[in-house]
Amino acid sequence: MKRRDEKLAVNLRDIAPEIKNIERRLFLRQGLSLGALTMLTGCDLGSGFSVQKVLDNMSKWNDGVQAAIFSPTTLAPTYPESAITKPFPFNAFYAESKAPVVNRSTYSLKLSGKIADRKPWTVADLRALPQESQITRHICVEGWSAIGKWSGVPFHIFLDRVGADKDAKYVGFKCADNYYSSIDMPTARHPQTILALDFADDELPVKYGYPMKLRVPTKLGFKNPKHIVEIFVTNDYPGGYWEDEGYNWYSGS
Ligand SMILES: Nc1nc2c(c(=O)[nH]1)N[C@H]1C(S)=C(S)[C@@H](COP(=O)(O)O)O[C@H]1N2
Ligand SMILES: [Mo]
Repeated sequence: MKRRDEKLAVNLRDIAPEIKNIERRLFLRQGLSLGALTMLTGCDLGSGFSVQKVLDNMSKWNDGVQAAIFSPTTLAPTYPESAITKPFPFNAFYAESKAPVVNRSTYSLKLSGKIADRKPWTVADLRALPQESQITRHICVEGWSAIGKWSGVPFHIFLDRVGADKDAKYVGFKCADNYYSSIDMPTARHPQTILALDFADDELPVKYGYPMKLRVPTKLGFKNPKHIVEIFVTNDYPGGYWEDEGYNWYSGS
């Protein structure tokens, strides 16, 4: 510990702007010393020190801790119909009028990666699978939350049906508006994770993600991709639209 502190003192002045940068990007606010931080992330304040490396390693470490805490069977709270938020907010990286209008007669869901049966799926095919409804709270990092009702195919049923590799690490999603995101396999198989086709007992409207969104009540809102056009299973970290901007990938809610 002493040696690390000495090293810290020597290098602090050189990297002062970078430390400010880290402070601003939240770590020291959470009560971690820079020494603890470098130890936890396996980074060193030596010549190869880079803020980005610390951030990357910190985020990975954070993902690991969160994954360890996450129990695949812990359920998100559910609510009565009377608790539903009306009107339910819209959010995307663009205005509501710009939400992509997916053509219902030509749409099909593509599958790729570590999936045995990669034939594309129509919405009608998906409606023929078992359906489930849930009333849960959606939490957005932008500072709002709202309770809504979504119905669709429990995602674990879909994954089993297409022969998705259960041992793969990630399930990734590509969307009609070029949004993208990914989740870990235990979350994909969580009993409350559903491929939602309906919102409030009606077909998903365009603004809420027609023809389908992944509803993941154990994750923050940005990990609930709307307008999904492709689902893939992979061991290569797929990132996501906001995840790649520095939002924590695991982002449990
Ligand atoms: N395709 C797509 N999915 C998306 C987004 C987006 O911009 N495009 N935004 C995410 C974010 S940040 C939030 S909070 C929710 C908002 O969903 P809602 O419009 O149903 O409230 O969608 C998530 N999924
Ligand atoms: Mo969000």
